[in-house]
Amino acid sequence: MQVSELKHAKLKTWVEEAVALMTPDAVEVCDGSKAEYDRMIQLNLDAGLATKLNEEKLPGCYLFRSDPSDVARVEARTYIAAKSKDDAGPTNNWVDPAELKKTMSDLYRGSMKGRTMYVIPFSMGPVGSGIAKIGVQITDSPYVVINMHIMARVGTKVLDVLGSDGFFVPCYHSVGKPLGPGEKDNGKWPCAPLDKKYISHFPESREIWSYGSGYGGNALLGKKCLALRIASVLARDEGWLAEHMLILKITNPQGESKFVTGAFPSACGKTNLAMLIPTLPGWKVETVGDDIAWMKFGKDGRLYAINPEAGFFGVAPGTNNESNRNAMETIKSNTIYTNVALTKDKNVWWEGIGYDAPGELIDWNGNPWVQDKGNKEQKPAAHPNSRFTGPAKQCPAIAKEWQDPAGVPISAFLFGGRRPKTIPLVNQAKSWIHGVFMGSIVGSEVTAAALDVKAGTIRRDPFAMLPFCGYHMGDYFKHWVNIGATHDESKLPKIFFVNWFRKDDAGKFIWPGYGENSRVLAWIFDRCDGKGKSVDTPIGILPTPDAIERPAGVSESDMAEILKVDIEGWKAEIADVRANHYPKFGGKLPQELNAELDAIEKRLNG
Ligand code: GTP
Ligand code: SPV
Ligand code: MN
Repeated sequence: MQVSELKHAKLKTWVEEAVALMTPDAVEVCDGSKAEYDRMIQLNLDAGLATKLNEEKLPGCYLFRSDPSDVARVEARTYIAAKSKDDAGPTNNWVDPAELKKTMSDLYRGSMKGRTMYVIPFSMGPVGSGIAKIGVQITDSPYVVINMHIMARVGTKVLDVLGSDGFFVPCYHSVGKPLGPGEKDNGKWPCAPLDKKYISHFPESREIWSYGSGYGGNALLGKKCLALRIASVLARDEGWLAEHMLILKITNPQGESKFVTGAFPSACGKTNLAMLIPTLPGWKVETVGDDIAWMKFGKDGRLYAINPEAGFFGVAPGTNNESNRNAMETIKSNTIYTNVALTKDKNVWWEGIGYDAPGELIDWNGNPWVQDKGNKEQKPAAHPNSRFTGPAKQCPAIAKEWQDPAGVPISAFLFGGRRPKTIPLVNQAKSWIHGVFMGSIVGSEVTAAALDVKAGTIRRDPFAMLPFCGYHMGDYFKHWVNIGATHDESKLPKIFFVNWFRKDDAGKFIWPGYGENSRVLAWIFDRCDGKGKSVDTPIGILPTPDAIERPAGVSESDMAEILKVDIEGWKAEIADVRANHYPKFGGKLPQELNAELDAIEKRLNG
């Protein structure tokens, strides 16, 4: 389709302006067809950017290797450009919107020379659903086009819904590597250097401008940019929730089902929990979404969630047939792998795939790599943030409700993070406001999901939204407080804090995690019905020592350790929140949360 054929006047003008600025050699409006997908794959193969994988073992799968400067989100290069700095808040990078547009326009000028501009109409959420939002992304990256095909609903059907005057979020994207006459990518992943990358959001005008990166959330603009940073602002204004949460369906042996969402920071187990295979006999878990939930109130006063995405952009390392068989099945075909290692027979390999590297590999940098298990210093073959892009519909555990435009009713919210000490396996909030307090103090060991944050250290990541909230985090807390204050609490989801990541003094995980997490989910399920053996403690409602049956390898004392209330540890936790975390939000910290902080401190001292 040609730009001249676009029926939406505003869209047409917007694309024409982008063309004038970025001066691509050609422009194409994406139709979302299989033929288009195949053509984009071929372009990537021709450019030496894609490797076709073993057609017998991995039909329709391709491997990409990115540039070392372009392997993850870049938080220091991510901006919220609201008119007032105070609207971006203390946890976001702020630049004046006019200034940022000027800087970025200079970068965009001529940035698509030698390339084709693709115009991708996309829907986050089922096409035509009342909850869905439409975006249009322009990009000069065929890699982005194929990923968007998997991660969102794209093409002509979206334009049909948009009509001649529908609302869309305009999204600029350029990899920032124009080509000179006759120049080709020749196998070199195109992107701009780190200090020229910009992932920018203009919440007031609902616009996204991304430049210089082709990777993940920096470049697939429907995901973190639209479905979280822009959508969180829409949600605040319209009274709903846009959250960094998985959505799962859980069914007990009696055949009763509930839906649960969970917010854990990046690379802290959402995909794994969403696809969990219970070790508990008779229980079943099915997947609705693995990364983002949009939740609105139904007429019955309950919160209903949809997964705005159509695919999984999941962490490869650690994924194996034991930890996440459903993911392994999902990504056996029609999947894009980025920055994993390649075997001699064109199969993929990564750390934690469940077996040793089969001979010499090509690592994610494109170099020969031979596993040396004696060498603890050996660099990994797959990048720690290497990922797969796989279609959600291929997941064997996908719930039948996953595309229901009305969403699924949510019974429980989980919050969690990687906490080696102090935080128990599971802890139920005593009330909505106590749960909001728990969400506001989420902390986690930092993972490899962001390039520029030091992995391994613990940082606060409230609601797992630190990198994804499009406005002042204090106002975001208030939004959560208000939801409780203006709705019938008995119909709101119950809130739980979970921690699969407790370690012993030798640094070994105490809890086996993965499928064994079903034991915790079962307790949570029962608690939602007012059942499940529990004990009221200063920090919340905990399971009694016998409420959760111990999995193999977890001794009675291990279990006691991960279920105990570590009074001294919690006092230190609370002191840290009081001294270092809450003060960041100044006058915007809701008083209700300060009151919760005082109350828990008093209970700990009591
Ligand atoms: P994003 O896509 O970055 O938002 O991450 P995510 O929250 O979906 O994380 P994911 O499920 O991909 O897990 C990230 C890493 O944590 C993988 O290496 C997993 O193997 C590991 N992991 C997930 N669940 C558990 C668990 O229960 N216990 C332990 N020890 N590790 C886990
Ligand atoms: C995350 O970092 O939370 C992700 C990966 O889900 S990305 O899409 O790159 O944001
Ligand atoms: Mn995520």
